[in-house]
Amino acid sequence: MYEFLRDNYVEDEDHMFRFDYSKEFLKWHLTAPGYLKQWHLCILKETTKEMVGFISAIPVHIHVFEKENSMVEINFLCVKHTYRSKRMAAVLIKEITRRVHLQNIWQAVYTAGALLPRPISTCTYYHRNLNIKKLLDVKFTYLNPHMNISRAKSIYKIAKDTTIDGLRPMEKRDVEGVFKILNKYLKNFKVRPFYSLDEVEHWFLPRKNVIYSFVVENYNTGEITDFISFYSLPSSILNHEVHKTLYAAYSFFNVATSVSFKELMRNALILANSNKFDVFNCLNVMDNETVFKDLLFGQGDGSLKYYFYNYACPEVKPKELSIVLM
Ligand code: MYA
Repeated sequence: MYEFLRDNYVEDEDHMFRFDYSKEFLKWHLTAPGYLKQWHLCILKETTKEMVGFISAIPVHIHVFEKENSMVEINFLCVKHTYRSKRMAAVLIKEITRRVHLQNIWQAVYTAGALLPRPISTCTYYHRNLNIKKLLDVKFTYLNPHMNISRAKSIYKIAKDTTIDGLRPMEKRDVEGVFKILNKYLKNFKVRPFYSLDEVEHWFLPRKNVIYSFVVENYNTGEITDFISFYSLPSSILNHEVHKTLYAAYSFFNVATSVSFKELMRNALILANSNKFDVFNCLNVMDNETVFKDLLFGQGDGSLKYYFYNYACPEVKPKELSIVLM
């Protein structure tokens, strides 16, 4: 499955980059609490047993305007390049739908770059350059005509050390504290997920090269006051002589209560940079947009659309949404 997705999954429009989800990442995603093996579904070629199609579902709890719904999240729909345009996607979707219905679940959430009927929200990725030299070399970004490389390097320079007292990697003992501040923060949004204690432990306990999470602990009370998280999703760089992989950190959930949201996100950038990521990507969901200008994020091209299956939901603005799918 890892190799199949590495070779066939989502590419940018110019075919310069293709997502390269790591094996550990895929295991992490597909074994979320309540996962079912029959929801990891592939089509194999009969003669060679080669994988030619894949789709997955995992259970999620989504609140839409205060109504809680048990749904599935559909992800990793993929058909081998040479089998495209033969309606195999429809076969995969129909079969996963059948298997989800068997568990008495009737709704799904998914995101796609493709425009389908009908998005509940259309969001945009913003990018913060960390390793500007490499990003220019691989044509991930461009300099405007008034800028040279040394000026760009100094503008995008990131501090070495974090600036918030009590900021440290999340540990198992922090699960309850994170559960509390995360779900409280998520309540600010019209369309949002809910994470149980088990889910907080699964999704946020740090795993190297997969998920990076940090908490701010108040020294006096022992309380968790703030939270930073981002996941690692590298992309293969297609057709470059030197660079083969672009290391991207993707903003997940960030909750600020003892410092400003901007200070928290500045620290997220410092942590991503010190963990050797080339770029920090962030959707304009939740409060994220409020820091893009000051922290020198640039708008990406293309958009990410959010969809529900079998759920009538009015369109919401990105800042009214707090779902992040991988
Ligand atoms: S989004 C990631 C999607 N994957 C990729 O972009 C990887 C690269 N591309 C491919 O592998 C193929 O091009 C795919 C299409 C597999 C995308 N979501 O078989 P076809 C419709 C839904 O001839 P192919 C993710 O994983 C298209 O409009 N439908 O085409 C979330 C057309 O329909 P229609 C899509 O190119 C997935 C039909 O497919 C998408 O060989 C959520 C053409 O089929 C898309 N991203 O394969 C899935 N792209 O003719 C829905 C194209 O009607 C879940 N199409 O216009 C629904 C909920 C199910 C569970 C319900 C439980 C209750």
